[in-house]
Amino acid sequence: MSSDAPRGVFITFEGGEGAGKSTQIARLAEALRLASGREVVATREPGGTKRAEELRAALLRGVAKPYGPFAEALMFAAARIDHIENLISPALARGAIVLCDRFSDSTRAYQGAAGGLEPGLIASLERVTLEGLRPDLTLILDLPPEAGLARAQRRGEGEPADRFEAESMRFHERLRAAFRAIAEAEPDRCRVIDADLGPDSVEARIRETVSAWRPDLLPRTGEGHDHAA
Ligand code: Z5A
Repeated sequence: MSSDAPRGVFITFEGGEGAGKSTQIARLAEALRLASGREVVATREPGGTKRAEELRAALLRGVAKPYGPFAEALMFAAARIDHIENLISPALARGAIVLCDRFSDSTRAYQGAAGGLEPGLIASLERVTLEGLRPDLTLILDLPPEAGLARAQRRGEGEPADRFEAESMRFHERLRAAFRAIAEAEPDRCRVIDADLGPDSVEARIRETVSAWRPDLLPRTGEGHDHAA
């Protein structure tokens, strides 16, 4: 990208299972489109491009699990390289706001802190995969793992748990601690959002956070309220 090219805005959402990322990305995308008039691209990891979605299906079936966390991290990285090259970077170069459901912090938390992969290896992998790309803002949706897993189970009633949903409660607790540690280590980039609330209250907190960070993208509005069930 040349220095006078428009630079978009890169916002990632992170957190454990069933934290509400997809729900909140759809809401924030709509709010940003209305408020800023800019192009907003909502995408996810693993996935976002045809090739990366193919890798996603294999990863969620657990194809890489028997090879261990490093092989799994490599497969997430392969999907991420394609996603960055073919979707994220071109969108940012056009000046779009890109909202991404999970990104490199998920590799740090799932394959690193919870999966046991050495931080040095994760850092090296990040260096070659991201080539300097870094989210401008990361919203970490935080809630107790029992609550998130219960939501994910309610949604997928009758379906078997995927590769990661099937992990132990200890694994999910390590994940939560890992995401909180990332937020603590990088307070300029990360904000922790209490996600153990109704969807409208979580949305209000996210709007408030984004407005405080970049009022030019999203002007402040009044508090949101959850609708009665
Ligand atoms: N992974 C990895 O290991 N390494 C990596 O580098 C990357 C990923 C990038 C992707 O699966 C898996 O890959 C993921 C980590 C791993 N682990 N798993 N599983 P995924 O995309 O299928 O899973 P996910 O990212 O955890 O998404 P999710 O389960 O779909 O959750 P979500 O997007 O955060 O939540 P949601 O779909 O918006 O909501 C879940 C349900 O709860 C749904 O029925 C909603 O209607 C409901 N919901 C949403 N918000 C609320 C609130 N506030 N209250 C009550 N109910 C709610």
